[in-house]
Amino acid sequence: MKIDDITVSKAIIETYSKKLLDNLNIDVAIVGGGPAGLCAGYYLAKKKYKVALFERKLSVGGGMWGGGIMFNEIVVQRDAKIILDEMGIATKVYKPGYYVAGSVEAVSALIYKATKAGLTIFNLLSAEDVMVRKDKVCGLVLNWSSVEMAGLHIDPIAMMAKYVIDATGHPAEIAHLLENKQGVKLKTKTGKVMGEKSMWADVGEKSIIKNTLEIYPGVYVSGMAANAVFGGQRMGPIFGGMLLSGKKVASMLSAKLRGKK
Ligand code: 48F
Repeated sequence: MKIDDITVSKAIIETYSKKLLDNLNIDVAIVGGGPAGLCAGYYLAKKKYKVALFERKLSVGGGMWGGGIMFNEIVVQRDAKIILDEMGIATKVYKPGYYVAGSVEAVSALIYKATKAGLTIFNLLSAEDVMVRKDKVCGLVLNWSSVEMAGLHIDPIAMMAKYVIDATGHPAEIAHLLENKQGVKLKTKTGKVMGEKSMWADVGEKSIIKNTLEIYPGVYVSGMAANAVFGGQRMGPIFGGMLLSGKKVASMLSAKLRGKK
């Protein structure tokens, strides 16, 4: 077969454009492709909801690739090992209750399982704003990360979603946008982003599940963003809480979306 370069270009342009058009009005938009966002996407897609994930960087996986201090191993506790088992990720018992897994295998399996379940991933796209109508977030404002990085004066595009998940990790970017740009009160004790506390894995891993909540109509926080918004502890390279938080937000939104069908 003779390969036509223009056909290769057209295949990419037409297929991507169709994918983007197809995701302009969906059930759930996830901002951030770390372990929490990927896990949320997996469980929502598995339930057949229309869900897309927008990730600023070239690769999804967030902070999980590097394990702890670039030693590419992660630790999870017993509750979260069930999720790794479901993804087919190999684990070893280090000590009772502490399981280790290769971070590269863990991230790649999460991405594979989530996309196979039906999650659509858009990398290199940043959520730079939210869409708000009648005091409810109803979508995102997106731009190419390269535009953001180059500081180019180029306008973004909009997409609609019934719910948005802030899975942006430590910076909790969507929560900050709501607070700083919309000037709204978040559902925290102070009405604002409370900021994460110093490292204490035992406390942080418990509070992250509790803090996986709706913070403003239409917006839920998951993963490290949940502790950053509600003033929880950070926890370092134990990743069980991130996965469990992703699973919890998926289950909360499934219940909400079921009510809307
Ligand atoms: O940071 P990240 O991995 O968040 P997570 O899923 O997991 C946290 C752990 O990695 C680790 C930890 C373990 O104890 O604390 O830090 O909560 O992934 C967040 C992703 O969101 C992307 C960012 O590039 C990263 O890959 N992101 C952040 N802001 C935006 C964004 C944005 N505005 N638009 C698109 N992507």
